[in-house]
Amino acid sequence: MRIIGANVKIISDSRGKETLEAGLRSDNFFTSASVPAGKSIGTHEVFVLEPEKAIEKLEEIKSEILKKECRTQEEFDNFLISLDGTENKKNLGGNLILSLSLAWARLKAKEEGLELFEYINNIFPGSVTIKAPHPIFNVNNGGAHAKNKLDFQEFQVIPTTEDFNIAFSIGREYYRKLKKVLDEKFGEENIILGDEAGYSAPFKTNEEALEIMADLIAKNNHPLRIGLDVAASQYYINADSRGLNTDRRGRGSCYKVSGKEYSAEELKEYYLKLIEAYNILSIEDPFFEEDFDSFAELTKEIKKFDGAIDFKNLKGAHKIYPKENGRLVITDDLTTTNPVRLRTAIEKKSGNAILVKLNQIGTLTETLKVVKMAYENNWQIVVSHRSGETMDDFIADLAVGVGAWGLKAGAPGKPERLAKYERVLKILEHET
Ligand code: 2PG
Ligand code: MG
Repeated sequence: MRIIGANVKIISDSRGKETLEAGLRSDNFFTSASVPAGKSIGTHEVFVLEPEKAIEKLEEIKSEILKKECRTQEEFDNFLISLDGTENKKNLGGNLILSLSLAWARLKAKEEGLELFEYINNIFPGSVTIKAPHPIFNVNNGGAHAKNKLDFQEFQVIPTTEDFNIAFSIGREYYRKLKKVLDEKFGEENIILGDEAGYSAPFKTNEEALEIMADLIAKNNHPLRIGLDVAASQYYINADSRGLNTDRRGRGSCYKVSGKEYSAEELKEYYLKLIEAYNILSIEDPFFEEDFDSFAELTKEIKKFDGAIDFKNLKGAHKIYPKENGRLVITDDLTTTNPVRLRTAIEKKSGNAILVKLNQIGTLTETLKVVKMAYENNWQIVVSHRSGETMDDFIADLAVGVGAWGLKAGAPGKPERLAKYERVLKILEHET
C-alpha cells in the first residue's frame, strides 16, 4: 500500500496530558489513530517519547515511510521496528510507532473494504472466532487512579451473560445504583470520579468497598461477579528501600495494605480469603512485577475453589463462568504484552489470563503474536485501555477481532471509556 501523506499531532488525553495522534493517507483514504498513556506503568513497557520529540522524529523518517510500499501489517510494523533499531523502541518511541501502526491498520482495512475488527481477524496469525468480549467495568477507583485510601487500584463488576448488549445495560444500571448507595453513605459532595470513571469514595479499607459492591449485587440480583486489579507493584515496598537485602523472590520486601505489612505468602492468604468471601472472579497483578513465583502459587491455589461453590445459592452469580467456575489470575505489569515475559509466565504457570495493551509493546503485529502465544497455552485474553485515554476505540475492534474473553475499558461514565463499549455495540449491529 502506497502512503502519500503522514503526519502526527499532539492531542490531550483524558487526564489533560499530551499524547499523539498519527494520520496516514493512501491514494484513496485518510485514517488516524491516537495512543493512550498509563499511570501504573510496568517497568518492561516500551519507551514513551515526549510528544514534541515524536513530531521531530516523524519528520526524520517521513521520506522513508513515503518511499516504502508495504503489503502487509507485519511488513509495515517490522519496517518501523527496523527504523527504530532499539530493543525497547527508545529511538522513535513506542507511542509514535504505535500510532503509525494503528493508523496503517485502519488504512489497510479501508483499502480492503473491511471493518477494522474483520481486518484484525484476517491478519491474526492463526484462526480465532470473532466474538464480543465480556465488558469489565471498573466502578470503584483506588490506588494510582484516585485520591483516596484504597490500596487496590480497580474494583470491577463483570457481567456473567455472554450477550454484550445485556451486559452493557446491566453494567450501566449497576453503576447508577452504586452512585446512589455511595451518595447516601458518604455524602454526594464526597464522591468524585477517578481516572477510569469509577467512583473515588472515602472508603477506609478495600473490604469496605467490596462489601458495598457485593451487597448491591445481591440486593438487585444482578448477574455480576466482582473482579480486582490490585496493581500490587504500587504497594510493594522493596527491601532495598528498607535497608534490607533482597533476593529474586523479593524476600525482605513487603506489601503495605491498609497500613498493615504483608509478606508475599501472607498476601496470598489474604487474597484467597477475599476471593472466597466475595466470590471474586478475577484478580490482576496480585504481586509485584518481577515475582513470577508468587503469581504461580496463587494461580495454583485459586483452583481449590473450583467446584467448591454452590452457585444456586449465590446471588449475582447466575452462571458457572468463565470456564466451569474457574477464576482468572491476570498478568499485566508482570507480562507487559511482551512475548519474552509471557513465555516465562507460561513456563512458570504464573497466571491463566494476560492483559493485552497495545502501547505496552508498540505495534499491532507484536500484540497479535502475544495473543497467539497466550491462546496456544490456554490462557485467556483481556484487552485493556489505559488510565489516560483518548476517544480512539481501536481496542474494541481488537477485542472482537481476536475473540478476547474480556474488554477492560473502565466504568461507563466518561466519553473516552464509553467510546470503547459503544464501538462493540456498533460492531454487533454491523454483524446482524
Ligand atoms: C492497569 C491500567 C489500566 P494504567 O493497570 O490495568 O486500567 O492502568 O493505564 O494506569 O497502567
Ligand atoms: Mg493492571
